Amino acid sequence: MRIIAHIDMDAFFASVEERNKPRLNGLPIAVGSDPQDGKGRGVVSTANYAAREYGIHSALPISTAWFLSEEARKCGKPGVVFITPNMHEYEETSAKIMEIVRSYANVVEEASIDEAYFDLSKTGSFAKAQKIGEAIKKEIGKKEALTASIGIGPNKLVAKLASDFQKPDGLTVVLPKEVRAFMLKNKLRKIPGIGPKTADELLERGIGTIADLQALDRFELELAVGKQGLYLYEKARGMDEAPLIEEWIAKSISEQETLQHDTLVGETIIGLLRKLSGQVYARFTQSDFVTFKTVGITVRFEGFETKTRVKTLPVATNDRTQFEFETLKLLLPFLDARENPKRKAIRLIGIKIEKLE
Ligand code: TTP
Ligand code: MG
Repeated sequence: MRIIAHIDMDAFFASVEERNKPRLNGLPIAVGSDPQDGKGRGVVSTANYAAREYGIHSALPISTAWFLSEEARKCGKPGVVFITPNMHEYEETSAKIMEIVRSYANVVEEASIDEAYFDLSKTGSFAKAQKIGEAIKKEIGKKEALTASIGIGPNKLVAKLASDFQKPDGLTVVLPKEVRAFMLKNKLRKIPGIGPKTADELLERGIGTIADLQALDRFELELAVGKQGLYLYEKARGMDEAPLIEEWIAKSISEQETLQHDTLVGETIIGLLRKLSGQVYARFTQSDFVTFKTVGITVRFEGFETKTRVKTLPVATNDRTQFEFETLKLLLPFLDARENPKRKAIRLIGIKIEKLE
């Protein structure tokens, strides 16, 4: 019997700030780019739960967050404390949390800076796995003064949904016999791979909930949505065989930045590209990785249309010049008609390296 757990820290960046600066206790906090009195152009990385009550959340434009904070202040509520990210601090805290998790489980997949899957099959029972979940939460509280939410289920899919089910500070155990009913309590969009576009397409076929999906057999689903049918059939029923990936090969190092003004001036854009590739390369040299094989860029235009381009090299490398050259080659077509026929101004540039070894 498989017993898989998923841990996800609560309002991670904001909670670390709140812990480190006790004077912020109880106040709404948004971690993200500089709001510049409402003129800032970046986005919110995350907000603590007090700020979420104002409608502030990850990926919201920072200017909107500023506006919501001003509105709240007019109603006599406390204004939001805006903080620029201290990535180094979050990475260090993350490493300490992963260490705690590793002391309880020997197979651990670090899925992002604040989440991990870990295998508790060896405990032999969901009751024992639950005890371990409680112990991990307690140790994180004691050593790091942070709260986490943990989900436990028969596979990664159910564990992840379960960790999100009673946030913050939750512990949700879903037994195999409860899986089907548990799935019905989750929104369709929580199934990985169902983005806004797929959700719209499904809705056109009368499928708006997980219950709608569960009502169809695999043939009906294949008929309705094509080759994605079997995948949806299984996920809607909480079926998932995906293994834990201990060596997180898909791991990447990335940086992105919003330009001060939307622009198509080559010098400005290439200047930012150079700065970002310098930052990515510095983080790479400080990491335990020795090579990368894939280089990627993100270009966001005015109006938020976003394009990504990646290039996988014939051989893995650690060469800085080659890295900068490849990112430049990916970027240049966006400055002229090749990738930018309407000559739209650029708002944001991002760079990443992947397939790290
Ligand atoms: P999440 O776990 O998605 O969010 P969270 O921990 O802030 O809140 P929750 O309690 O709902 O889990 O992401 C972890 C961290 O990753 C988050 O604290 C900040 C960062 N992040 C971004 O920088 N941008 C984003 O769009 C998201 C979603 C997260
Ligand atoms: Mg989290």
